[in-house]
Amino acid sequence: MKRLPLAVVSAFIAFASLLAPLAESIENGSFEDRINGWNVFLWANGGSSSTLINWDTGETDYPFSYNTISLFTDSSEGFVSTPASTLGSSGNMLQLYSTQASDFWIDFLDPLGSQWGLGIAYYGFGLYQDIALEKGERVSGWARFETNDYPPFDADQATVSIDGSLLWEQSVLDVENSYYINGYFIPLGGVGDWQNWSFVAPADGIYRIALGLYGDDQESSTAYFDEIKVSVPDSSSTLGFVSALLLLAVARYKVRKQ
Ligand SMILES: [Ca+2]
Ligand SMILES: [Ca+2]
Repeated sequence: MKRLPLAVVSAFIAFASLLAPLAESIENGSFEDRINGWNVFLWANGGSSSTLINWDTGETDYPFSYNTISLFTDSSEGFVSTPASTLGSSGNMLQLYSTQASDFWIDFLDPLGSQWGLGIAYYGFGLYQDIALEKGERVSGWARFETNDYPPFDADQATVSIDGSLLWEQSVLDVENSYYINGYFIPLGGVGDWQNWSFVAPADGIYRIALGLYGDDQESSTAYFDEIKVSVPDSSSTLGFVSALLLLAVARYKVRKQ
């Protein structure tokens, strides 16, 4: 019986190596808990018009977290919502919606009750989360884009990026179904399929993953995201499991010999 603890330790190692790929370093990556764990970002067009303006003061620098803008956090507004997923049986998904509004400005109230406008000539928004990854860990997910917009392409597109570098992108040009009939251009948007994207961390660190939708004030677009998860490399987890099994076999052999 003296050798039994070794067997127990080996079994624990095998169990732990099985659990390792399930280690969670991303929060609510499948959007079953609305957008908890995620932060709103807003892309401000550097052009002639301000994206945000305070109607009372003329101020254009929004002094609060963008999570306080109800357009992006109140699902009844329609910009960000988490409807039932169309990706297998994965509960809910994230939906980002850029609207073609009748007015160039969409109004909202800040936390102090002051009225602001969001200009939608060219605008972008989305959600980001900072996640800790070890070297070799993989973050992956699914994304889809659909639009009522059509060429010439100007703004409407969906993106997934890590630390500002694009991992995945779909635009009007990727999904539109415009055609010519008798020499006349018939503009028509399109619906993309779910696509898988992934990223392998080149080093230990904190990485910012961002899911975005960019649009303009003409024709609406929608982006969908789901099942974002972190996994450890197959090779190391398999190696860990195999070596743990070997340890277990040796321990059992020694127990039997006594
Ligand atoms: Ca989901
Ligand atoms: Ca558009």
